Amino acid sequence: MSALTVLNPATAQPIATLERADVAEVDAAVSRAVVAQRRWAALPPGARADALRAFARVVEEHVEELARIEVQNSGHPIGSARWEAAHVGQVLNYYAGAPERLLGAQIPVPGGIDVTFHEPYGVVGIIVPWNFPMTIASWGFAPALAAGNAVVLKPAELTPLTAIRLGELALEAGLPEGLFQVIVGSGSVVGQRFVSHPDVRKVVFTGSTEVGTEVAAGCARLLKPVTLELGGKSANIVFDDADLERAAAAAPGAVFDNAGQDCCARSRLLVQRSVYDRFLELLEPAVAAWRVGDPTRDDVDMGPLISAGHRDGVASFLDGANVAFRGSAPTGAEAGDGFWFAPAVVLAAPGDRIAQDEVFGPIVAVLPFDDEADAIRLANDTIYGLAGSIWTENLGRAVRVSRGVRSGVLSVNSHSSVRYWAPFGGMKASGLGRELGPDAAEHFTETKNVFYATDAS
Ligand code: TXE
Repeated sequence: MSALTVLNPATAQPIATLERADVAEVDAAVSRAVVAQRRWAALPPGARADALRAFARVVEEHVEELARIEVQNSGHPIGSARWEAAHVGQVLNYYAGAPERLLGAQIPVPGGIDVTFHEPYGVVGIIVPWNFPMTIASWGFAPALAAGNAVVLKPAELTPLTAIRLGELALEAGLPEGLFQVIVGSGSVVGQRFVSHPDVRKVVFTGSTEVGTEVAAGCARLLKPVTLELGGKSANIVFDDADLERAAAAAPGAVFDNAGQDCCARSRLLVQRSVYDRFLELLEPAVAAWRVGDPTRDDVDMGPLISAGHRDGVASFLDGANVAFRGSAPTGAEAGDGFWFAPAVVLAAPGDRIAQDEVFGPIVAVLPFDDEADAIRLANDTIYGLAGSIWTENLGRAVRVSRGVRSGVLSVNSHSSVRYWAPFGGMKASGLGRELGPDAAEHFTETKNVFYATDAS
């Protein structure tokens, strides 16, 4: 198998060389996971809860180290990377409460007692993309482990380093060998083997809609359940009754955070025509104030894109586009060979490529709308349905529009998408199933129904 060279996207310099696992190695890991899972599921619920709390504590003790690895490997600003590492600890703590709360039902039936049990699937395969390597991994492994499963996790080839460290920290925290294994390799080998291996009983995939569709098709052949978190083209809808200053100040963060490499990026900015010019006037200084630069610095909002190839793909969206204004990015010696890209604001029409396709970079398409019905129609005018924001001071309008937009995660007068207490996931081509929230551990179980006859005869 060929070696994998991991680069720092802010410098284009190599930071690690790793071997890609082959199918035999995946199979060996799954065999170990099968054994570990049986023992894990047989533990008292409180023991599993304690083990996950211990894992959370060890992650908390390593927040700074994990954050620094992520800055190097993914180019996330250090402030964001610290948040992400702390979030992994929080997600583990939250689902550490689940083993002792996986309640079944006792159903009234004649002639006996009917009880349901939430049985773990066994081994769960988790396939992670490069945009949020730690957090997305934790949304899968924390509830999956809590529900009594073992986990095999494949990070993206571009960003494997924090996942590898989390695998080591799990062992340091005392999680049994084989229960949580991180396997580095390519999607077509390791990821596909998760799909085709008969002992991997559920797959969680986050990535492109194209690959996710193939993963789902492969899982269907083995009747294997799958959770999909896929692309997005989310709308940020600004009504004329909104607090325009606040909405404009928040708009850059809603789409340029993580350099736009965010499935929830509000990459379409829909502005009511009556305030369109005023809003753009307010947006321009907000974009100019968005600080792009060395991600090791505390005062930076955005780092580089993940790779040279990805930057070429993002840049192609500006070919022939009507660019209203751009932010800045490092140049010259400061830029080095890093994969920088200055944020861009593009004036667009609904059918334009920039208004339909996921860019996954710091480009926002601005489109005017006339009234509430028009806003909802435009917001729904893509194949995706992941996130979105609605800016209005009118409560009735906030309720009507949030019910009308076909997206899984919406926020009103805010751009919040991920709060681990609440379910997260997309409609339409943005995905299948939900992660996070109070029910996530249950999603890693199958319901077993048992009838106990009590009649003597
Ligand atoms: O995703 P892929 P990529 C979108 C975004 C981005 C584009 C491509 O638009 O520009 O997808 O990104 C593994 N069987 N999103 O190429 O290929 C792969 O190794 C099983 C949006 O990184 O979908 C990686 O671990 N697994 C998205 C993961 O799947 C396979 C986040 C994702 O890779 C596989 C990421 C296969 N045949 C990208 N092929 C979001 N919206 O959050 C690849 N993989």
